[in-house]
Amino acid sequence: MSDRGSFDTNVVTLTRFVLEEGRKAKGTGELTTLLNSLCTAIKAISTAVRKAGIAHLYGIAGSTNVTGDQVKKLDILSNDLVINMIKSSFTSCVLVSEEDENAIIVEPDRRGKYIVCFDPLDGSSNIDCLVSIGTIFAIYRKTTEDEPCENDALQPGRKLVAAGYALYGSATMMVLSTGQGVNCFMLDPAIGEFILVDRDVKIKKRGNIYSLNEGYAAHFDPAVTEYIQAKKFPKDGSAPYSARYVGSMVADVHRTLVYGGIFLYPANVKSPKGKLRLLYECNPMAFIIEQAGGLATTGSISVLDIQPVSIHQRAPVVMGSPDDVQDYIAIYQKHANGEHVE
Ligand code: AMP
Ligand code: P6P
Repeated sequence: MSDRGSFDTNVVTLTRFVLEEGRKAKGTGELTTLLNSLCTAIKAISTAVRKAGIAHLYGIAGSTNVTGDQVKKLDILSNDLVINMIKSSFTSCVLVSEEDENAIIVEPDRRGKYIVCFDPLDGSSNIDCLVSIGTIFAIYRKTTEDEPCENDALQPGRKLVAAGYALYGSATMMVLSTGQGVNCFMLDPAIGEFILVDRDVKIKKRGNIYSLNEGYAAHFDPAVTEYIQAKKFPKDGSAPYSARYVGSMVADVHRTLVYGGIFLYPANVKSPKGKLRLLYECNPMAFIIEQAGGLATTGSISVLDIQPVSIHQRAPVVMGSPDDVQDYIAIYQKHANGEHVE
């Protein structure tokens, strides 16, 4: 064994990976800086999420921490971390956060050409039961020369420059695409770096897991009901699909990416546009899934082709393995065309 023992002295970190990709792109370096700033915010969020869990468990947190400081709610803390790291990177001019009603316009002396839409802590209602949660981000380029404003963020997902998410699960993983495939990085707490663990990830053509909240079955559109019925009682003699639903989009979509299958948050009579937000949930996750060879649809069009009209608008979304999503689209179109439904 080398005198270095088992230590990998040439490990590919996220920082190194993004720098290498940046050099290939021969750009100004702004996107590289932005991605590395987001990475720092995510590392800090990961630490806070894990500490909050322990604090909650042992009652350390309460309303103040051990030094008497006011303990911020995790999602507020996460939001502040992402905003501050992006602003201090001098790469962006407009920020859209799930936590802020209005778009954040970066002050003139700290602006760059990017627009970042993000959910700083998606699924945060699950933190108290220690279920996985995540951070989701979507990066666009400003397309006009005029004063930055909220409308700069109203771009279809097809225009995404980069998108990704962090999953705070049994480990912390960051999944990133800049349009040349999907790469996965695991946080090594020992060195505080994200390490490349899965390069150019591709989703299975077909899976055997479906994922949606069946508590809304009474409100499902007929197409959703027919599709789920076909998964439970296949008519072709194949085995039924398994049902898995965490209730945290990052966890459910990441499982779909890794194991294959289909994730659905469709519209229903109670939520005619679905629940998930287009700019910072549906689009970035759809971008990742499509970059991995999957599909993401509303049933009638690709999620990435939706032209947003407001920054917090919702969209119905069905995404995952291409064959599974195509099966759903076929049923959806049949109902949409009013064809006979057996
Ligand atoms: P920049 O001027 O450095 O922000 O980069 C201009 C364009 O080059 C970006 O919008 C990307 O399309 C591409 N690019 C720059 N840096 C990277 C990177 N680290 N990884 C992938 N693409 C990049
Ligand atoms: P439901 C979490 O609150 C979230 O925004 C997503 O992460 C998740 O996919 C969805 O809502 C769960 O919603 O209606 O099934 O509880």
